[in-house]
Amino acid sequence: MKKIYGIIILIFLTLCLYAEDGHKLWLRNSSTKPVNVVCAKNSPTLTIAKQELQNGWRGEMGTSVNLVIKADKAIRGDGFRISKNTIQANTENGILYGVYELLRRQQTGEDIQEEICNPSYDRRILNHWDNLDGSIERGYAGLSIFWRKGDAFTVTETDKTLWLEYARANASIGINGSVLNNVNASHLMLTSDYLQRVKAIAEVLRPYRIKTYLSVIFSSPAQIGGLKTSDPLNPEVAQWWKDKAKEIYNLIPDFGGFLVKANSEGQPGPQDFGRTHADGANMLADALNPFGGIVMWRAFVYSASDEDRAKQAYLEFMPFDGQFRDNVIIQVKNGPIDFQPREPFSPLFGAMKKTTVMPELQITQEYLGHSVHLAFLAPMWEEFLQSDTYQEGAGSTVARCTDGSIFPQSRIFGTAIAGVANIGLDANWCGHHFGQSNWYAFGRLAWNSSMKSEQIADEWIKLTFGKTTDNKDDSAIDWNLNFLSPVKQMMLESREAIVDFMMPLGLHHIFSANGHYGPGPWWAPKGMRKDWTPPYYHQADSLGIGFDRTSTGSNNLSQYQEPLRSVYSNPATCPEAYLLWFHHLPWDYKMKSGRSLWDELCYHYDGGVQQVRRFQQVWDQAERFVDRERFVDVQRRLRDQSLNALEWKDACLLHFQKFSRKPIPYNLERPMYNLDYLIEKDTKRVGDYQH
Ligand code: GCW
Repeated sequence: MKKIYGIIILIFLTLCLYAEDGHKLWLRNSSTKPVNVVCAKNSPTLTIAKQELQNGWRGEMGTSVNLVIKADKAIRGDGFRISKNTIQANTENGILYGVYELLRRQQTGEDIQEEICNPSYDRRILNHWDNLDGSIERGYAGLSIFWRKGDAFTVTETDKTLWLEYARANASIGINGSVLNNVNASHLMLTSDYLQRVKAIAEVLRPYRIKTYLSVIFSSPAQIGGLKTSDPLNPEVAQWWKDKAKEIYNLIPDFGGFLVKANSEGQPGPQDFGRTHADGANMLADALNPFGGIVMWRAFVYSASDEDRAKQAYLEFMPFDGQFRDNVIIQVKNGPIDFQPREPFSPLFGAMKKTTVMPELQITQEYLGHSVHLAFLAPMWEEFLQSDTYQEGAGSTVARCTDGSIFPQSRIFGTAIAGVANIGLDANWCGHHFGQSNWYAFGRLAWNSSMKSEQIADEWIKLTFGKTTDNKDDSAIDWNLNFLSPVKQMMLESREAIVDFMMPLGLHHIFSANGHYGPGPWWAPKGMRKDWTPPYYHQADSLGIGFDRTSTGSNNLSQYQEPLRSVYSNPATCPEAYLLWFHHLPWDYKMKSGRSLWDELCYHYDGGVQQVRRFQQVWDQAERFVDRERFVDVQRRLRDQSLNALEWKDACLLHFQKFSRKPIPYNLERPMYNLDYLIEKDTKRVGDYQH
């Protein structure tokens, strides 16, 4: 009997050992061959680079790889020159990134010719919306990896291991900065116990060349400094920040700087004292400047006024263009409203010509189905980065307006891009296994903003689900054909499917409640700020649907450069993907397909639902290529997504039908839900949307 128990325990332990919980991310590589690494210098970072090569080498057996630090003008910042057996760079950072690039290419079977790889952005930063009690705002993958309730200050070995794994994952995709706490910042962040913990985190991140940054609350001087005010023009306040900066740099010499959400959604800011964004940002910038630190000042501001919310950041910030210090960067969300499944780019990009501007993307899927929906976001970011602002003539893409190519001022303290992280304590870090692909994609695009989504997906699948393409035997061909190819296609279509079943044709922000998860086109509780309710955004009435942002409406379009202004102003030339973003159109408006607007809307909603069902088929057919754990987990989430898609379609179409008074085209699947039922279900679960 004892023997049987022994065997059972052994089997159990073996299973645990090989259980694929996704914790290793895209770093599952292990060496198959010996390698000899030659490097004249030594340092913690170079030791990591050497170890990575030794642990992951898949090139020719016994190769000598040279790691060379040598000044070369063609190599910029963290860049490197790569070849089959040499990585050359100006800095240790470059060596580290070059090593990861070499290993990735070996593993994915990509060609390795001699070439220089320079980063698009100097600062490639994750923003963690992590609260000091361990919860995460808009986090769907468990609690914070940095902060916790209870024994908040002891740094355990488990903490350190996790931070190290986190640092390694980031370094492997070129991410070189982390803002450790929520932009809705606690005043406690800058108190000494918490700063000690920041120091401990920074020490783990440093060898991986990741700088630590903090979000700060503008009222800190009054809240924790014992001052009567936090007025930025008050000399005592300015001195308090100077002293605080000094204290931080004493603990963390390579500290990156502050991220600030001011006068936005109830956060304090300089306007509370009759001062401007420029006054506030510059005062902080002066405190950080002696140490080389920067201020990332967010442009996410909007008040409850009647103005179109899409216009407000531009109206508030444009007057200050040219008035910010060199070490201030204005951090602007990709779209003018708020990380919707699809938005046009924010008109601030390219318009602020004398100020450094950085894009803020959202990796966590606040508005794209949390960790339930499979949404590969690279296509969305590619669409955004390659959008032409026309601000300095054709070709003034958002990428070029922010990476120093067009506006050189941003090169002084470095260009930057940020992504709001989707990382938590879940074993697989991101909740959904495919959520990892967005962390990966953010890093890759921050490094090379002209990368194509397809290549990013290709790399990620190969690294995450195994199988190198270097052998051409039958099983590799089978894997490429029946796993890589359909799964990649599914990823590439996944964001558009979500747009279709949630808010097609330019609709936006029609979520129920503040959970930002389920549909709520009807949702408008009494007394609620109008611009927080869906009817404000979709404007459906008996005549039609959509938000008029042309000159007959809010004239948000005047903030865009020609020819966009004219092209978007005319419904006939406005891309249909943005149609209801910029126009309020009659239900029988004729679309390019020849269908009426109402019918087209129905087709999009239905198309999205059908698409998710096809994803289920793709995934079910992939079963034989995937380990049990990850297969089942993704399968389960796709089922939920399918149900959600149906709910979205029925909720939106049945609600809008009350205004259009037209039938859902008879060849489309009929609604499965009653609207009353969906509204009642929604009322009961308000506030219960966290996943
Ligand atoms: O979209 C909103 C989110 C808030 C977030 C805010 C912001 C951190 O719903 O949760 O707060 O954006 O970006 O500041």
